[in-house]
Amino acid sequence: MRVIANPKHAEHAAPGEWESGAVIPCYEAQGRLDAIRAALDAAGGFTFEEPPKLSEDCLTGVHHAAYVAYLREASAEAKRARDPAAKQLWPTVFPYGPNPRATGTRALRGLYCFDTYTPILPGTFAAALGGASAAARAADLVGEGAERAVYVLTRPPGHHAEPDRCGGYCYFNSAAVAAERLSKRGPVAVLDLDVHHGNGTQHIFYSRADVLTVSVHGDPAALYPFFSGFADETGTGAGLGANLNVPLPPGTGVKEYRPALARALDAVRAFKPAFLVFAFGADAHESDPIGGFKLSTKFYAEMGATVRELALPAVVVQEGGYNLDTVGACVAEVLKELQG
Ligand code: OKP
Ligand code: ZN
Repeated sequence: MRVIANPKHAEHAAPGEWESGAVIPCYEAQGRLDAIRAALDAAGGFTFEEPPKLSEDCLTGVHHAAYVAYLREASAEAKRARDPAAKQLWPTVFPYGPNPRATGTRALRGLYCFDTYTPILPGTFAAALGGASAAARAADLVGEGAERAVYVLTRPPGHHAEPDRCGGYCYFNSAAVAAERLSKRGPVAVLDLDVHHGNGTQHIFYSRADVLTVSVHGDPAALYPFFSGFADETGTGAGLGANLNVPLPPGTGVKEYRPALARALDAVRAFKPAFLVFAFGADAHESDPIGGFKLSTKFYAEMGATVRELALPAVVVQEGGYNLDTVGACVAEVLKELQG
């Protein structure tokens, strides 16, 4: 399988994350990508390449131009700064009241971000654009029919990124970039099996009838991103009926996940898409430090085989998965089976 790797991922590495008043090591670490790559190398049958060019053009239709410009400029500002504190831009205050006015830099940090997990660092823009560009390249290869399945090896992840906000370690929504690209050639289904709800992807396509978004994830009453991912979110306007959320309780294991996955895949089949975008996270694995689900490594092979039964040309985009000792095996199992 061809793997399009984000050449710039290592330029983004958060020094820590803020949790209940304390700074802890960031789960979304550079080593995640190295661990996945090592596992695919060991498995064999994967070839690695970079996207031919990094271009902001692929963000059109996915992210607002003002947000893209903000992220570009804020990253550049962090790069120029000499003071170590000014090399990390963290939001502290978020919009409030009936008429929020964001003019100064501190307001903009909160305007373009929705949580405290997602700082802007000197290399953030480059790393995020690298992932989006890799996704666009993969979509072109699959869309042209040159490949049946292509894997996008990237971090930071993307599925929480909203049209005009970063959040949840995500800056540009790579899976949405792939889906938007493919949607020019036919209807697209996005299947998100990261343990967290893909709020950004849902939002980006919420009113569109030509892109189905389906997500199986931890119940947002108990798990990040908390504000969306509920079962009654089904789309709006022309997109009504083109969004499916399957929330599952904390502690979900294979027995409960299997029928939820079957339901998600039935919805994909019923939509009759021409292409699949598979937003894949390994963070529903039993060893994941933040997911709270109990899927086994063996089940990841079953997941890949089940998705393969859809028989759709597919772009697989890496989202979460935070146990460095197991994330690689989960990815390798899924991709080996998906490939057949
Ligand atoms: C990104 B993706 C850990 C809290 C982590 C942010 C989760 C972002 C997940 N104490 N909160 O969906 O894997
Ligand atoms: Zn996740």
